[in-house]
Amino acid sequence: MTTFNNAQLDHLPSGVAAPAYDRAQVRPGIVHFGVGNFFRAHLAHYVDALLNKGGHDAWGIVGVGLRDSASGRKKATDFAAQQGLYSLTAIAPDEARSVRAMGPMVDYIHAAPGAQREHILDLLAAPETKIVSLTITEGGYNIDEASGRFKLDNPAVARDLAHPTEPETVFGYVVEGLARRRAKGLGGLTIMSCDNLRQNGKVSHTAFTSYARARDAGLADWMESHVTFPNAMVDRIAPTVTAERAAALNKASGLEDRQPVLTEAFTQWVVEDRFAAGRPDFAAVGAQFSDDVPAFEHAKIRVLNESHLMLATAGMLMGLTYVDEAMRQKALLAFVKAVQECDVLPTLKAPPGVNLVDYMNTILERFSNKAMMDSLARIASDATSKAQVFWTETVLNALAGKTETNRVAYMLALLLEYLRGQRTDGSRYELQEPALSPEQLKIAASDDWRAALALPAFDPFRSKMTPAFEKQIVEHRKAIRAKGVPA
Ligand code: CS2
Repeated sequence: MTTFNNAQLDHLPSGVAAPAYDRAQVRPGIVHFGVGNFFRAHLAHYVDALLNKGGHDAWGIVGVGLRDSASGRKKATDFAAQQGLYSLTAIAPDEARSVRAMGPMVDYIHAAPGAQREHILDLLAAPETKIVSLTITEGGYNIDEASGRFKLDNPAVARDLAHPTEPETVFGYVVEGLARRRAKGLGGLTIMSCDNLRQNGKVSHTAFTSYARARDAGLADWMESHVTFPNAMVDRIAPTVTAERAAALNKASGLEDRQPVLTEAFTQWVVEDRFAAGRPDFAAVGAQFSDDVPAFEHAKIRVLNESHLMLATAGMLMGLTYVDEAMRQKALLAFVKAVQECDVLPTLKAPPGVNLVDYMNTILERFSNKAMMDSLARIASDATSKAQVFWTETVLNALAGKTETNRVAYMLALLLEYLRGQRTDGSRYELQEPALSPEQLKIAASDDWRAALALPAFDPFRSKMTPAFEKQIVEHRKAIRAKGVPA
Protein backbone atom coordinates (compact mmCIF):
# COMPACT_ATOMS: atom_id res chain seq x y z
CA MET A 1 0.00 0.00 0.00
CA THR A 2 1.23 3.52 -0.68
CA THR A 3 1.93 6.10 1.96
CA PHE A 4 -1.00 8.36 2.74
CA ASN A 5 -1.00 11.36 0.39
CA ASN A 6 -3.18 13.91 -1.43
CA ALA A 7 -3.92 11.58 -4.33
CA GLN A 8 -5.85 9.31 -1.96
CA LEU A 9 -8.19 12.02 -0.65
CA ASP A 10 -10.97 11.34 -3.13
CA HIS A 11 -11.05 7.59 -2.49
CA LEU A 12 -10.37 7.17 1.21
CA PRO A 13 -11.26 3.94 3.01
CA SER A 14 -14.82 3.98 4.28
CA GLY A 15 -14.95 5.41 7.78
CA VAL A 16 -12.25 8.02 7.11
CA ALA A 17 -13.68 11.52 6.64
CA ALA A 18 -12.05 13.58 3.91
CA PRO A 19 -11.47 17.35 4.05
CA ALA A 20 -14.44 19.18 2.55
CA TYR A 21 -11.99 21.77 1.16
CA ASP A 22 -9.52 21.75 -1.69
CA ARG A 23 -6.09 21.69 -0.03
CA ALA A 24 -4.55 23.30 -3.10
CA GLN A 25 -6.57 26.46 -2.39
CA VAL A 26 -5.51 26.76 1.25
CA ARG A 27 -2.90 29.47 1.91
CA PRO A 28 -0.84 29.84 5.08
CA GLY A 29 -2.05 32.39 7.65
CA ILE A 30 -0.67 30.64 10.74
CA VAL A 31 2.93 29.61 11.41
CA HIS A 32 3.10 26.98 14.13
CA PHE A 33 6.20 26.01 16.11
CA GLY A 34 6.23 22.51 17.68
CA VAL A 35 4.26 20.03 15.60
CA GLY A 36 3.62 17.38 18.26
CA ASN A 37 0.59 15.17 18.80
CA PHE A 38 -1.16 17.69 21.00
CA PHE A 39 -1.05 20.46 18.36
CA ARG A 40 -2.21 18.04 15.68
CA ALA A 41 -5.17 17.00 17.85
CA HIS A 42 -6.03 20.49 19.10
CA LEU A 43 -5.31 23.72 17.17
CA ALA A 44 -5.10 21.81 13.87
CA HIS A 45 -8.50 20.30 14.65
CA TYR A 46 -10.09 23.76 15.05
CA VAL A 47 -8.48 25.02 11.84
CA ASP A 48 -9.54 21.90 9.95
CA ALA A 49 -13.12 22.44 11.15
CA LEU A 50 -13.00 26.07 9.93
CA LEU A 51 -11.68 25.03 6.53
CA ASN A 52 -14.49 22.48 6.31
CA LYS A 53 -17.02 25.27 6.79
CA GLY A 54 -15.65 27.03 3.73
CA GLY A 55 -14.56 30.64 3.32
CA HIS A 56 -11.42 30.28 5.46
CA ASP A 57 -8.78 29.41 2.88
CA ALA A 58 -6.42 32.12 4.16
CA TRP A 59 -5.97 30.32 7.52
CA GLY A 60 -3.88 27.29 6.60
CA ILE A 61 -0.98 26.32 8.83
CA VAL A 62 2.71 25.95 8.13
CA GLY A 63 4.30 23.73 10.78
CA VAL A 64 7.87 24.38 11.86
CA GLY A 65 10.09 21.96 13.75
CA LEU A 66 13.32 23.30 15.23
CA ARG A 67 14.51 20.15 16.97
CA ASP A 68 17.38 18.35 15.31
CA SER A 69 16.53 14.94 16.76
CA ALA A 70 15.89 11.56 15.14
CA SER A 71 12.15 12.02 15.64
CA GLY A 72 12.37 15.57 14.23
CA ARG A 73 14.08 14.27 11.09
CA LYS A 74 11.57 11.43 10.75
CA LYS A 75 8.71 13.91 10.97
CA ALA A 76 10.29 15.96 8.17
CA THR A 77 10.62 12.94 5.87
CA ASP A 78 7.16 11.65 6.72
CA PHE A 79 5.37 14.95 6.22
CA ALA A 80 7.24 15.54 2.97
CA ALA A 81 6.00 12.14 1.72
CA GLN A 82 2.46 12.85 2.96
CA GLN A 83 2.29 16.53 1.95
CA GLY A 84 1.51 17.46 5.56
CA LEU A 85 -1.46 15.08 5.72
CA TYR A 86 -2.13 12.84 8.70
CA SER A 87 -5.06 11.00 10.22
CA LEU A 88 -6.67 11.98 13.50
CA THR A 89 -8.57 9.25 15.34
CA ALA A 90 -10.79 10.45 18.16
CA ILE A 91 -12.30 7.91 20.55
CA ALA A 92 -14.91 8.63 23.23
CA PRO A 93 -15.17 6.81 26.58
CA ASP A 94 -18.11 4.83 25.09
CA GLU A 95 -15.75 3.74 22.28
CA ALA A 96 -17.45 5.84 19.57
CA ARG A 97 -14.67 6.48 17.06
CA SER A 98 -14.14 9.02 14.30
CA VAL A 99 -11.25 9.20 11.87
CA ARG A 100 -10.46 12.33 9.83
CA ALA A 101 -7.93 12.94 7.11
CA MET A 102 -6.42 16.20 8.36
CA GLY A 103 -5.39 18.73 5.75
CA PRO A 104 -4.86 22.08 7.52
CA MET A 105 -1.07 21.83 7.60
CA VAL A 106 -0.17 22.88 4.09
CA ASP A 107 3.57 22.70 4.65
CA TYR A 108 6.02 21.42 7.22
CA ILE A 109 9.48 22.92 7.55
CA HIS A 110 12.22 21.25 9.50
CA ALA A 111 14.82 23.80 10.44
CA ALA A 112 17.70 21.52 11.44
CA PRO A 113 20.30 24.11 12.45
CA GLY A 114 20.33 26.80 9.83
CA ALA A 115 18.76 24.88 6.95
CA GLN A 116 15.54 26.48 5.69
CA ARG A 117 16.25 29.59 7.77
CA GLU A 118 15.36 32.17 5.10
CA HIS A 119 12.26 30.22 4.15
CA ILE A 120 10.96 30.40 7.73
CA LEU A 121 11.91 34.06 8.16
CA ASP A 122 10.20 34.96 4.87
CA LEU A 123 7.03 33.33 6.11
CA LEU A 124 7.15 35.12 9.45
CA ALA A 125 7.63 38.41 7.61
CA ALA A 126 4.90 37.75 5.02
CA PRO A 127 1.87 40.07 5.12
CA GLU A 128 -0.41 36.98 4.97
CA THR A 129 0.93 35.60 8.26
CA LYS A 130 -1.41 36.75 11.03
CA ILE A 131 -0.75 34.31 13.87
CA VAL A 132 2.36 32.59 15.19
CA SER A 133 1.21 29.72 17.39
CA LEU A 134 3.28 27.66 19.79
CA THR A 135 3.36 24.27 21.45
CA ILE A 136 6.95 24.32 22.64
CA THR A 137 6.28 22.56 26.02
CA GLU A 138 6.03 23.99 29.52
CA GLY A 139 9.81 24.21 29.88
CA GLY A 140 10.29 25.68 26.40
CA TYR A 141 9.71 29.29 27.42
CA ASN A 142 13.10 29.51 29.10
CA ILE A 143 11.79 31.24 32.22
CA ASP A 144 13.59 31.11 35.55
CA GLU A 145 10.94 29.75 37.98
CA ALA A 146 12.25 31.64 41.00
CA SER A 147 12.46 35.12 39.47
CA GLY A 148 9.94 34.75 36.64
CA ARG A 149 12.54 36.22 34.27
CA PHE A 150 13.57 35.09 30.79
CA LYS A 151 17.01 33.48 30.99
CA LEU A 152 19.20 35.60 28.71
CA ASP A 153 22.25 33.57 29.69
CA ASN A 154 20.86 30.36 28.21
CA PRO A 155 23.64 29.44 25.71
CA ALA A 156 21.27 29.01 22.75
CA VAL A 157 19.62 32.37 23.49
CA ALA A 158 22.98 34.09 23.97
CA ARG A 159 24.09 32.61 20.65
CA ASP A 160 21.02 34.01 18.87
CA LEU A 161 21.51 37.42 20.48
CA ALA A 162 25.05 37.45 19.10
CA HIS A 163 23.80 36.49 15.60
CA PRO A 164 20.26 37.94 15.52
CA THR A 165 19.75 37.60 11.77
CA GLU A 166 20.78 33.92 11.81
CA PRO A 167 18.55 32.55 14.55
CA GLU A 168 18.22 28.99 15.81
CA THR A 169 15.82 29.31 18.76
CA VAL A 170 12.11 30.02 18.52
CA PHE A 171 12.74 33.40 20.20
CA GLY A 172 15.42 34.28 17.68
CA TYR A 173 13.25 33.26 14.73
CA VAL A 174 10.08 35.02 15.75
CA VAL A 175 11.80 38.24 16.80
CA GLU A 176 13.90 38.38 13.60
CA GLY A 177 10.68 37.80 11.66
CA LEU A 178 9.09 40.70 13.52
CA ALA A 179 12.14 42.91 12.89
CA ARG A 180 11.70 42.26 9.16
CA ARG A 181 7.98 43.07 9.33
CA ARG A 182 8.79 46.33 11.06
CA ALA A 183 11.49 47.19 8.51
CA LYS A 184 9.05 46.52 5.66
CA GLY A 185 6.42 48.73 7.30
CA LEU A 186 4.10 45.76 7.81
CA GLY A 187 1.85 45.32 10.81
CA GLY A 188 2.43 43.02 13.74
CA LEU A 189 0.77 39.71 14.51
CA THR A 190 -0.49 37.53 17.33
CA ILE A 191 1.82 35.20 19.25
CA MET A 192 -0.51 32.55 20.56
CA SER A 193 0.69 29.95 23.05
CA CYS A 194 -1.18 26.63 23.14
CA ASP A 195 0.96 25.22 25.94
CA ASN A 196 -0.41 23.97 29.22
CA LEU A 197 0.91 26.60 31.59
CA ARG A 198 -0.74 29.23 33.67
CA GLN A 199 -1.05 32.59 31.92
CA ASN A 200 0.60 31.21 28.82
CA GLY A 201 0.07 34.53 27.03
CA LYS A 202 1.74 36.46 29.79
CA VAL A 203 4.64 34.01 29.88
CA SER A 204 5.04 34.31 26.08
CA HIS A 205 4.99 38.08 26.37
CA THR A 206 7.79 37.94 28.96
CA ALA A 207 9.85 35.53 26.87
CA PHE A 208 9.60 37.17 23.44
CA THR A 209 9.77 40.80 24.54
CA SER A 210 12.68 40.13 26.93
CA TYR A 211 14.60 38.57 24.08
CA ALA A 212 13.70 41.48 21.79
CA ARG A 213 14.65 44.07 24.42
CA ALA A 214 18.07 42.48 24.85
CA ARG A 215 18.48 42.71 21.09
CA ASP A 216 17.03 46.15 20.28
CA ALA A 217 14.91 48.27 22.64
CA GLY A 218 13.19 50.01 19.70
CA LEU A 219 12.02 46.66 18.37
CA ALA A 220 10.74 45.65 21.80
CA ASP A 221 8.77 48.92 22.00
CA TRP A 222 7.33 48.30 18.54
CA MET A 223 6.25 44.82 19.67
CA GLU A 224 4.44 46.29 22.67
CA SER A 225 2.13 48.14 20.31
CA HIS A 226 1.97 45.70 17.37
CA VAL A 227 2.00 42.19 18.84
CA THR A 228 -0.56 40.58 21.15
CA PHE A 229 -0.21 37.51 23.36
CA PRO A 230 -3.64 36.11 24.24
CA ASN A 231 -3.87 33.78 27.23
CA ALA A 232 -5.50 30.44 26.52
CA MET A 233 -6.62 27.31 28.31
CA VAL A 234 -6.12 24.24 26.16
CA ASP A 235 -7.38 20.75 26.91
CA ARG A 236 -7.35 17.50 24.96
CA ILE A 237 -5.59 14.29 25.87
CA ALA A 238 -3.22 13.11 23.14
CA PRO A 239 -1.29 10.03 24.22
CA THR A 240 2.09 8.98 22.92
CA VAL A 241 1.74 7.00 19.67
CA THR A 242 4.24 4.15 19.76
CA ALA A 243 5.08 2.15 16.62
CA GLU A 244 2.67 -0.61 17.74
CA ARG A 245 -0.04 1.94 18.38
CA ALA A 246 0.52 3.51 14.95
CA ALA A 247 0.19 0.08 13.34
CA ALA A 248 -3.08 -0.56 15.21
CA LEU A 249 -4.45 2.85 14.18
CA ASN A 250 -3.56 2.16 10.54
CA LYS A 251 -5.08 -1.29 10.69
CA ALA A 252 -8.33 0.25 11.93
CA SER A 253 -8.36 3.15 9.44
CA GLY A 254 -7.08 1.29 6.39
CA LEU A 255 -4.50 4.03 5.74
CA GLU A 256 -0.73 3.77 5.53
CA ASP A 257 -0.13 6.83 7.69
CA ARG A 258 3.41 7.36 9.02
CA GLN A 259 2.21 9.98 11.51
CA PRO A 260 -1.22 8.99 12.84
CA VAL A 261 -2.54 10.86 15.89
CA LEU A 262 -4.86 9.47 18.54
CA THR A 263 -6.98 11.60 20.82
CA GLU A 264 -10.15 11.65 22.88
CA ALA A 265 -13.49 12.97 21.62
CA PHE A 266 -13.41 15.77 24.22
CA THR A 267 -11.69 19.04 23.37
CA GLN A 268 -11.70 22.47 24.94
CA TRP A 269 -10.06 25.79 24.07
CA VAL A 270 -10.80 28.99 25.95
CA VAL A 271 -8.91 31.97 24.61
CA GLU A 272 -8.76 35.74 25.06
CA ASP A 273 -10.00 37.68 22.08
CA ARG A 274 -6.84 39.72 21.56
CA PHE A 275 -5.61 39.16 18.01
CA ALA A 276 -3.40 41.92 16.61
CA ALA A 277 -3.86 41.01 12.95
CA GLY A 278 -7.34 39.51 12.95
CA ARG A 279 -8.48 35.94 13.44
CA PRO A 280 -10.91 33.49 11.92
CA ASP A 281 -14.18 32.74 13.69
CA PHE A 282 -12.77 30.10 16.04
CA ALA A 283 -15.98 30.31 18.11
CA ALA A 284 -17.93 28.92 15.16
CA VAL A 285 -16.04 25.65 15.56
CA GLY A 286 -16.26 25.26 19.31
CA ALA A 287 -13.59 27.51 20.81
CA GLN A 288 -14.73 29.88 23.53
CA PHE A 289 -13.63 33.51 23.80
CA SER A 290 -13.41 34.72 27.39
CA ASP A 291 -12.02 37.57 29.46
CA ASP A 292 -11.58 35.17 32.35
CA VAL A 293 -9.13 32.65 30.93
CA PRO A 294 -7.12 32.43 34.20
CA ALA A 295 -10.19 30.98 35.97
CA PHE A 296 -10.46 28.24 33.32
CA GLU A 297 -6.71 27.54 33.40
CA HIS A 298 -6.75 27.38 37.13
CA ALA A 299 -9.62 24.90 37.27
CA LYS A 300 -8.07 22.73 34.58
CA ILE A 301 -4.67 22.57 36.22
CA ARG A 302 -6.03 21.85 39.69
CA VAL A 303 -8.69 19.34 38.69
CA LEU A 304 -7.28 17.60 35.63
CA ASN A 305 -3.51 17.88 35.84
CA GLU A 306 -3.37 17.66 39.63
CA SER A 307 -5.34 14.37 39.60
CA HIS A 308 -3.44 13.07 36.60
CA LEU A 309 -0.14 13.44 38.46
CA MET A 310 -1.52 11.68 41.54
CA LEU A 311 -2.67 8.74 39.40
CA ALA A 312 0.67 8.68 37.61
CA THR A 313 2.97 8.69 40.64
CA ALA A 314 0.80 6.18 42.54
CA GLY A 315 0.21 4.01 39.47
CA MET A 316 3.92 3.86 38.61
CA LEU A 317 4.72 2.71 42.16
CA MET A 318 2.06 0.03 41.86
CA GLY A 319 3.53 -1.28 38.59
CA LEU A 320 0.62 -0.17 36.39
CA THR A 321 1.07 1.11 32.83
CA TYR A 322 -1.98 3.14 31.76
CA VAL A 323 -4.14 5.87 33.27
CA ASP A 324 -7.38 3.91 32.84
CA GLU A 325 -5.81 0.99 34.73
CA ALA A 326 -4.99 3.31 37.61
CA MET A 327 -8.59 4.56 37.52
CA ARG A 328 -9.79 1.00 38.06
CA GLN A 329 -7.91 0.72 41.38
CA LYS A 330 -10.72 1.43 43.85
CA ALA A 331 -8.52 2.74 46.66
CA LEU A 332 -6.62 5.02 44.34
CA LEU A 333 -9.73 6.45 42.73
CA ALA A 334 -11.25 7.03 46.18
CA PHE A 335 -8.12 8.90 47.21
CA VAL A 336 -8.07 11.11 44.12
CA LYS A 337 -11.75 11.92 44.62
CA ALA A 338 -11.23 12.70 48.29
CA VAL A 339 -8.44 15.16 47.44
CA GLN A 340 -10.65 16.79 44.83
CA GLU A 341 -13.74 16.98 47.02
CA CYS A 342 -12.07 18.02 50.28
CA ASP A 343 -8.91 19.84 49.27
CA VAL A 344 -9.38 21.21 45.76
CA LEU A 345 -12.98 22.05 44.83
CA PRO A 346 -13.85 23.93 48.06
CA THR A 347 -10.88 26.25 47.48
CA LEU A 348 -11.44 26.78 43.76
CA LYS A 349 -13.37 29.56 42.05
CA ALA A 350 -15.66 28.09 39.39
CA PRO A 351 -15.04 29.56 35.92
CA PRO A 352 -18.08 31.31 34.40
CA GLY A 353 -20.76 28.76 33.47
CA VAL A 354 -18.91 25.79 34.99
CA ASN A 355 -20.23 23.47 37.72
CA LEU A 356 -17.07 22.16 39.39
CA VAL A 357 -18.49 18.79 40.43
CA ASP A 358 -19.70 18.07 36.87
CA TYR A 359 -16.36 19.30 35.59
CA MET A 360 -14.48 16.85 37.85
CA ASN A 361 -16.77 13.96 36.92
CA THR A 362 -16.25 14.57 33.21
CA ILE A 363 -12.50 14.56 33.73
CA LEU A 364 -12.61 11.30 35.68
CA GLU A 365 -14.72 9.77 32.92
CA ARG A 366 -12.14 10.95 30.35
CA PHE A 367 -9.36 9.33 32.39
CA SER A 368 -11.25 6.02 32.29
CA ASN A 369 -11.20 5.95 28.50
CA LYS A 370 -9.53 2.61 27.77
CA ALA A 371 -8.90 3.36 24.12
CA MET A 372 -6.44 6.15 25.00
CA MET A 373 -3.88 3.73 26.48
CA ASP A 374 -2.35 6.91 27.89
CA SER A 375 0.82 5.89 29.68
CA LEU A 376 1.40 6.80 33.29
CA ALA A 377 5.05 7.31 32.39
CA ARG A 378 4.05 10.16 30.02
CA ILE A 379 2.10 11.90 32.77
CA ALA A 380 4.73 11.27 35.44
CA SER A 381 7.59 12.54 33.28
CA ASP A 382 9.08 15.76 34.67
CA ALA A 383 7.06 15.26 37.86
CA THR A 384 9.42 17.70 39.59
CA SER A 385 8.27 20.62 37.41
CA LYS A 386 4.67 19.45 37.13
CA ALA A 387 4.16 19.11 40.89
CA GLN A 388 5.32 22.71 41.34
CA VAL A 389 2.77 23.96 38.82
CA PHE A 390 -0.10 21.56 39.59
CA TRP A 391 0.10 20.88 43.34
CA THR A 392 1.56 23.94 45.06
CA GLU A 393 -1.71 25.68 45.74
CA THR A 394 -3.27 22.61 47.33
CA VAL A 395 -0.21 22.21 49.54
CA LEU A 396 -0.22 25.88 50.54
CA ASN A 397 -3.91 25.75 51.45
CA ALA A 398 -3.28 22.79 53.73
CA LEU A 399 -0.27 24.45 55.34
CA ALA A 400 -2.33 27.60 55.91
CA GLY A 401 -4.94 25.53 57.77
CA LYS A 402 -7.66 25.97 55.13
CA THR A 403 -7.79 22.21 54.54
CA GLU A 404 -6.38 19.15 56.29
CA THR A 405 -2.73 18.24 55.82
CA ASN A 406 -3.08 14.46 55.85
CA ARG A 407 -4.02 13.76 52.21
CA VAL A 408 -1.62 16.40 50.95
CA ALA A 409 1.23 14.85 52.92
CA TYR A 410 0.33 11.54 51.28
CA MET A 411 0.50 13.11 47.80
CA LEU A 412 3.98 14.41 48.55
CA ALA A 413 4.98 11.03 49.93
CA LEU A 414 3.84 9.46 46.64
CA LEU A 415 5.91 11.98 44.71
CA LEU A 416 9.06 11.31 46.75
CA GLU A 417 8.60 7.56 46.53
CA TYR A 418 8.08 7.91 42.77
CA LEU A 419 11.31 9.88 42.45
CA ARG A 420 13.27 6.94 43.89
CA GLY A 421 12.70 5.19 40.56
CA GLN A 422 11.51 2.01 42.27
CA ARG A 423 8.13 0.27 42.43
CA THR A 424 6.82 -1.02 45.73
CA ASP A 425 7.73 -4.55 44.59
CA GLY A 426 11.38 -3.45 44.35
CA SER A 427 11.65 -3.43 40.54
CA ARG A 428 12.97 -0.28 38.88
CA TYR A 429 11.75 2.10 36.14
CA GLU A 430 13.46 4.82 34.13
CA LEU A 431 12.91 8.36 35.47
CA GLN A 432 12.46 11.32 33.11
CA GLU A 433 13.36 14.25 35.37
CA PRO A 434 15.09 16.95 33.32
CA ALA A 435 14.73 19.41 36.22
CA LEU A 436 16.89 17.29 38.56
CA SER A 437 20.69 17.42 38.57
CA PRO A 438 22.66 14.15 38.90
CA GLU A 439 23.30 15.15 42.52
CA GLN A 440 19.56 15.61 43.17
CA LEU A 441 18.75 12.32 41.46
CA LYS A 442 21.10 10.63 43.92
CA ILE A 443 19.31 12.25 46.85
CA ALA A 444 15.97 11.19 45.41
CA ALA A 445 17.13 7.57 45.14
CA SER A 446 18.61 7.49 48.67
CA ASP A 447 16.78 6.69 51.88
CA ASP A 448 17.66 9.99 53.48
CA TRP A 449 14.16 11.22 54.40
CA ARG A 450 15.35 14.65 55.46
CA ALA A 451 17.56 15.32 52.43
CA ALA A 452 14.65 14.45 50.12
CA LEU A 453 12.73 17.45 51.47
CA ALA A 454 15.38 19.67 49.86
CA LEU A 455 14.39 18.52 46.35
CA PRO A 456 13.11 21.32 44.08
CA ALA A 457 9.50 20.05 44.02
CA PHE A 458 9.29 21.45 47.56
CA ASP A 459 10.78 24.85 46.71
CA PRO A 460 7.50 26.78 46.40
CA PHE A 461 6.31 25.90 49.92
CA ARG A 462 9.39 24.75 51.84
CA SER A 463 9.49 27.82 54.04
CA LYS A 464 5.93 27.10 55.22
CA MET A 465 6.49 23.44 56.15
CA THR A 466 6.20 22.52 59.83
CA PRO A 467 8.00 19.64 61.61
CA ALA A 468 4.63 17.94 62.08
CA PHE A 469 3.93 18.07 58.34
CA GLU A 470 7.39 16.73 57.55
CA LYS A 471 6.79 13.89 59.98
CA GLN A 472 3.47 13.09 58.28
CA ILE A 473 5.23 12.81 54.91
CA VAL A 474 7.89 10.48 56.30
CA GLU A 475 5.31 8.29 58.07
CA HIS A 476 3.34 7.97 54.81
CA ARG A 477 6.49 7.03 52.92
CA LYS A 478 7.25 4.31 55.44
CA ALA A 479 3.68 3.02 55.20
CA ILE A 480 3.76 2.95 51.39
CA ARG A 481 6.88 0.81 51.51
CA ALA A 482 5.63 -1.48 54.25
CA LYS A 483 2.07 -1.96 53.06
CA GLY A 484 1.93 -0.78 49.44
CA VAL A 485 0.05 2.16 47.91
CA PRO A 486 -3.57 0.93 48.16
CA ALA A 487 -3.32 0.22 51.89
C1 CS2 B 1 -0.84 15.61 31.38
C2 CS2 B 1 -1.27 16.49 30.24
O1 CS2 B 1 1.44 15.61 30.82
C3 CS2 B 1 0.63 15.82 31.71
O2 CS2 B 1 0.95 16.18 32.82
O3 CS2 B 1 -1.59 15.85 32.52
O4 CS2 B 1 -0.49 16.29 29.11
C4 CS2 B 1 -2.76 16.30 29.90
O5 CS2 B 1 -2.95 15.12 29.17
C5 CS2 B 1 -3.25 17.48 29.14
O6 CS2 B 1 -3.04 18.64 29.89
C6 CS2 B 1 -4.73 17.34 28.78
O7 CS2 B 1 -5.18 18.52 28.21
